[in-house]
Amino acid sequence: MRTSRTSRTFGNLLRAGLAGLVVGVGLFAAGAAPAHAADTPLRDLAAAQGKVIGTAVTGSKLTGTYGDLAGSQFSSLTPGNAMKWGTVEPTRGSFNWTEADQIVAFAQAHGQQVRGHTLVWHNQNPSWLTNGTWTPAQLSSLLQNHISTEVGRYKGEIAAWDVVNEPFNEDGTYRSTIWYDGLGSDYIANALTWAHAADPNAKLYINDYNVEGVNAKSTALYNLVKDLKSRGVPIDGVGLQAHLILGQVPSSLQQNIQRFADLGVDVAITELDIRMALPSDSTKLAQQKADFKSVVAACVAVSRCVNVTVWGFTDSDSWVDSTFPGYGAATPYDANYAPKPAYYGIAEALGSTTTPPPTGACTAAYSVGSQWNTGFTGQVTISCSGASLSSWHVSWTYGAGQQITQAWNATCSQSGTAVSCANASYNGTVADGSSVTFGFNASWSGSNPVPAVTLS
Ligand code: 9MR
Repeated sequence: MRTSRTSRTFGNLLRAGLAGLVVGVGLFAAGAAPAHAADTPLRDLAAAQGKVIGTAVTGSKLTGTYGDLAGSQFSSLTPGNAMKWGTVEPTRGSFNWTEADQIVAFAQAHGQQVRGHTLVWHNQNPSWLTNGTWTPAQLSSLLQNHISTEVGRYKGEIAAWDVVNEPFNEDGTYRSTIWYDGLGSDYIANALTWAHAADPNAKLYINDYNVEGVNAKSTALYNLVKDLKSRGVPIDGVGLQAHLILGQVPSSLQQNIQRFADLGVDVAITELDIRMALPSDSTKLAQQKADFKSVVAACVAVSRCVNVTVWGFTDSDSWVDSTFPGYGAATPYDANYAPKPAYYGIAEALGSTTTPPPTGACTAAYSVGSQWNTGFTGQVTISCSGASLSSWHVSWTYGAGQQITQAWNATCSQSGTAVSCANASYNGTVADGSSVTFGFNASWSGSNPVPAVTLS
């Protein structure tokens, strides 16, 4: 069952709630988000382009807002860890399919594909396997059993398998792993053949990172796929992981996707994230939007590029922060599930024409400091988050006869009940993430209510 209706309603409620908060405390948000049409879910936009849009997920989180978004925005799920050998067979012969089953059931309930990830890798293997001493024949038999068992369990339920993960070094030579060292490069063809035997309808992929542009590593992958195809080995696709750095989308991405497509295989962007040095700011988030948009656009431009999957859709569920200290904010939703500019970059590359809401705002807040029987000291603080100002002007109307007598850190004038304050020569700039305060003395009698202020 699809839950997009629930999710879109939640988004509108959230926006309405925030707008109410700003008005309620007498703040003015410059460029405050207008109510706008409900966004079309990414999966619907992708479907209109003949593409699938996916996300890696953590099974235990598939409830609440995380579950709503995973189920409504994406048409494919990849278990982030749940199908890895170390997860499914931590003790030899003793299997734990709990999280994998849960994700597959969730996907089926939401009309989603599942990308199986991953069967043959050098990481996240069980220690009984990596600590064992095996003859090549034993190793080969262990691998065949693993593939037959796992692919067989989910036969007919997995659209595509990342059969072999990360087989190459950066220079295009084969990575030294338990598999290559024990079995030679034939382990790749054998793994594909065994997977095909266990589920003839699943699309079988080789998946790697730093193979997004044309380079030595992607060329080694290209030559491998070409060789496998010529030998009749069942290879259906290549996965370009795309763990990218802000501003560094390879310029040859589309050309690289196209050359694989021209070999007669599908291409998927399997693990897209784009990390930045923290903290994020509006400039970095705008660059990230452009980067996500260009990656998705490169896939949209090549008909055999079938799927773009993000490696976690929220900054609260990403491998980046713990792996690259000081870096993060790599996904399309922030940690509170608000869509970031990157989300709209994906949507635009998929054909959306919805105007994204403003990404940040500057606000002005008025407060009364000390007050005595005829006068008071007041202050106004202008704060910017996700936006900035190079000059400012704050105005308000006094409704109870208050009269400004003196101001500092601003030039203020009052005409009747209307007060108008502009920045001083030295404090017009309010940077993203910072604030500026000015103060004043004023007279009052009777009552001294807080006025609504306007920032312009
Ligand atoms: O997202 C996964 C993270 O939770 C694990 O700790 C990590 C262990 O290596 O693996 C992450 O996923 C990786 C994926 O399986 C293969 N490509 C690189 C991904 C990021 O490390």
